[in-house]
Amino acid sequence: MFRKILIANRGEIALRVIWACKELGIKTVAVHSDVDIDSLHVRFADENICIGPAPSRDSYLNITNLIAAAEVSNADAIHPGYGFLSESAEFAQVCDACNITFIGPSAQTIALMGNKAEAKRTMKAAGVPVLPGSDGPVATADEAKEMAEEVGYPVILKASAGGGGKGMRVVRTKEELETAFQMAGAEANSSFGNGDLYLEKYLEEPRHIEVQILGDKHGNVIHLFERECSIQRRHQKLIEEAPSPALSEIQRRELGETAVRGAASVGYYTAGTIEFLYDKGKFYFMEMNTRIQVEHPVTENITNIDLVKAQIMAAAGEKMTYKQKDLKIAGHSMECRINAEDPIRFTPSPGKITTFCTPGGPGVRVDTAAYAGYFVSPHYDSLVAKLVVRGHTRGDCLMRMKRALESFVVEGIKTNIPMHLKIMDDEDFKAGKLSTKFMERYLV
Ligand code: MV4
Repeated sequence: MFRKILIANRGEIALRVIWACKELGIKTVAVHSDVDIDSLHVRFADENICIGPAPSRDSYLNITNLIAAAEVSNADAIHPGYGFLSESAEFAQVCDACNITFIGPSAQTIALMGNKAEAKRTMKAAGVPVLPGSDGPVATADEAKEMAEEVGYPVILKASAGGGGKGMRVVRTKEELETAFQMAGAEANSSFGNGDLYLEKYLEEPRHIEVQILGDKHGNVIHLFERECSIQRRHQKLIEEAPSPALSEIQRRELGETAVRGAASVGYYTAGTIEFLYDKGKFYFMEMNTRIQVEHPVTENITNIDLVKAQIMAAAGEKMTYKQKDLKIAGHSMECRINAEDPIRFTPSPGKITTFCTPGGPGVRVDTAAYAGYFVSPHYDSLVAKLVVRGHTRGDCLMRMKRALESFVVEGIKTNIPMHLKIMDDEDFKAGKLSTKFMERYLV
């Protein structure tokens, strides 16, 4: 097992990793930017090192400084959390070259899954269903037009190097295709330095359902069931739950087994997520995320497996102690992301938190790095807390989430707590009628 882990992240996920390390008896090194000196991850780690000024590119994204911090502190592994360098093949590669274990997949797997067109091709070859479309990038607008005729409009153009919606265009008629191709390509090029696009059939109102994967370095790969993440705005998830209210037990087993087949085909040996679009009883591969995700606690709640501990143990070369058949879903779980944002304009609302009273009681978990007096910096993302509840049923979770939201007091900054409360009272939400279009009719 590792002796000491450096956590290349901040906020609630850095703390989450510290809790796991403490329970495993592993020493921790926090890194922080100038403005994060008063953060809780700095307070609760065994050691801390400043890695640069506030802008991420100078601190949390600065590979040279992070490696230097790991070397001076003698850390034997780095946990990247989510965001920042968690899906950087270069970072994983440099860790490897410096004999520091990157807690995640190989640089090669990160690069393969980071290229969305290649990832789709790989999954298709492993027998994972994909939407009809181009096999890899389309070279020209004419080629895209031909392909679109073949699969039928509407189609969607996606950046191979993308993810999260950038460089994406829905195309409804052949007249729009040429312009959309140029625009999406230009956007992909300026955002990712790679203008490659692939094309596929567009689904109007799918659900986003993802499967949690866990592998080890002995060739074992299992799934920890699915999460439903259809409630999003501008490609930011807002509410996640597990299990999905849409799936039958038969579909659930098939989805899980399919995801395991996909992950096993690339020799996956850590925690990861395979994202699917789900429509009319069928699911299609969308992307693979090669990191621990924000929403991992809902899976922890229904499986009673500590995913961060499991990820660390797998990275240390330990064999998984459970098999697929040992796992079953216990109850239901739901997460609301509490963001520092203006509830009307949906813009970030940084500033000093003056009051911070978190809910508790049965079945309530709050993952946060905030406290009264904490300053929410405009330099980083606006997530201030993850409010996660568990219950026997989805209905229990809904009631529990409502009472927890009602007793969550945050003053000094604006948050989206009122928006979450409205969603908990929404008839479609209560009925489990979810889709990626759900938030479009929501203004507050
Ligand atoms: C799609 C789609 C419909 N059809 N692909 C959005 C982010 C990027 N990773 C892929 N996305 C989508 N791909 C096809 N063929 C709809 C979306 C989409 C979406 C997906 C999941 C969650 C929220 C979303 C919001 C808008 C669009």
